[in-house]
Amino acid sequence: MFLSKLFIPISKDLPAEAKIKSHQLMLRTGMIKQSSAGIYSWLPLGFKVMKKIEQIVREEQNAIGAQEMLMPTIQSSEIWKESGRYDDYGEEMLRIKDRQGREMLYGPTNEELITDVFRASVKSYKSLPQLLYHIQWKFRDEIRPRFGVMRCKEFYMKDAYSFDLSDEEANKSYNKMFFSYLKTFNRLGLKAIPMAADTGPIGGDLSHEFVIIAETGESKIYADKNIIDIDLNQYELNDGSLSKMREDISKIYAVTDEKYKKTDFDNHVKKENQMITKGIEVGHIFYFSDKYSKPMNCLIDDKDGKKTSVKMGSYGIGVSRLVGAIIEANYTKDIMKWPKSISPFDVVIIPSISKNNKENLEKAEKVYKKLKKQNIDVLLDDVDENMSNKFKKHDLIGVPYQIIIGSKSDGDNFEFKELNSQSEILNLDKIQLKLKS
Ligand code: P5A
Repeated sequence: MFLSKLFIPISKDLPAEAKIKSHQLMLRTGMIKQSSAGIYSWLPLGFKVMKKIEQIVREEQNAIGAQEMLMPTIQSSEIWKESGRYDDYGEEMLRIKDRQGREMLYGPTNEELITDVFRASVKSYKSLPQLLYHIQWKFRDEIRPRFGVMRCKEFYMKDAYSFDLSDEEANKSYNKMFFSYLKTFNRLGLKAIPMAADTGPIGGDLSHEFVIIAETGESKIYADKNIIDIDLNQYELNDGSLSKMREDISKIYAVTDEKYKKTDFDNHVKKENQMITKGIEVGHIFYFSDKYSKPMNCLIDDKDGKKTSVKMGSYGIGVSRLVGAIIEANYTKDIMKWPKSISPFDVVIIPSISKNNKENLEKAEKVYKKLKKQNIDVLLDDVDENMSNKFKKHDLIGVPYQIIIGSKSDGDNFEFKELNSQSEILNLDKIQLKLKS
């Protein structure tokens, strides 16, 4: 892609309404545009990053055997009346009427809808366990939408639902999802802390939040520092190993604000290991057993032919929130550097161009074509402006690697730079190898 052709409305001014780095940067680099309070359009640059995050989330869900599907955004109020949550959900739920006057709503979450799908077809324990997920827009009429995509009204969520015969079996599904979450956040270059949490309006009595450390986060973290160093490689995708993982993790203290008030932090964690900080909740998982299946009559035959309510859990990742969270975690000293796995481009070519010298631009186009052939996603900055402005701009766009074509380039050797480090002169073949590794 040539930068001059890309729809990326960069603004020089710091947007006044944006209080935190990620919000400022997303507006300045034209990743998003607010359409009304808490509701955003995703422009090409922001959309590309979000889609890459979504794909990693999807791959890690598929890796534990979860099956992707798609439920609608608009739901009927009937099922919410059955579960008893229609009145409880309050003003956060956007209620709509269709032309027949039927009460509908824009889904804030999908426990009821998936239970309705499930009860219509599954009747026997033989079809269990099941793990189903979708990645779909949600709407919550947040009282104070803020921080850009972090807390908005309309947001993109991966929500998964597990169905099991017994609490014991359900615990295995919970562990799988727990593992998948840690792997997902690792691939996104994040250190997410699993913290024992309260369940709120989703319900149940077992829940974990996955929180990344950030000054600007809305969640408080009380944890033992050792929680950050969990090595996932020691665990495998089988019930024994995953149950060991849960056991190991549960021994290290890490809880949310509400839980902290109910436990004795000082007694659990040595002074030198205590970490009290703030973070952003990027995922939240729940086990609520038959909270929905019972009132909604979602019954299955157990091994003795007796009817029993299916045992359920739900598991959410804030896909759109993650875009902001990843910026918060990677933006230092006015330079944004995307993790390789989700960068909007693999590399940017920055030729020094002037009105009477187009030679560098021609060289840049040649390199561009070569890299494209290797399936490397390249951005070429063909805009006619001085190099210092270009570098400032690319410090914000955050593509992690740059090929600079100016006085230092010679034949097939070019100046190659990784953001936040020194540049070096490298042969194009070596550059290709680096980009593909
Ligand atoms: C779990 C999946 C649920 O809704 N039901 C289905 C459960 N959990 S949750 O914690 O309420 O939300 C899951 C994740 O969605 C993100 N999120 C938000 N992102 C942006 N703006 C919001 N207003 C918002 N609310 C929730 C969070 O990442 C949360 O962990």
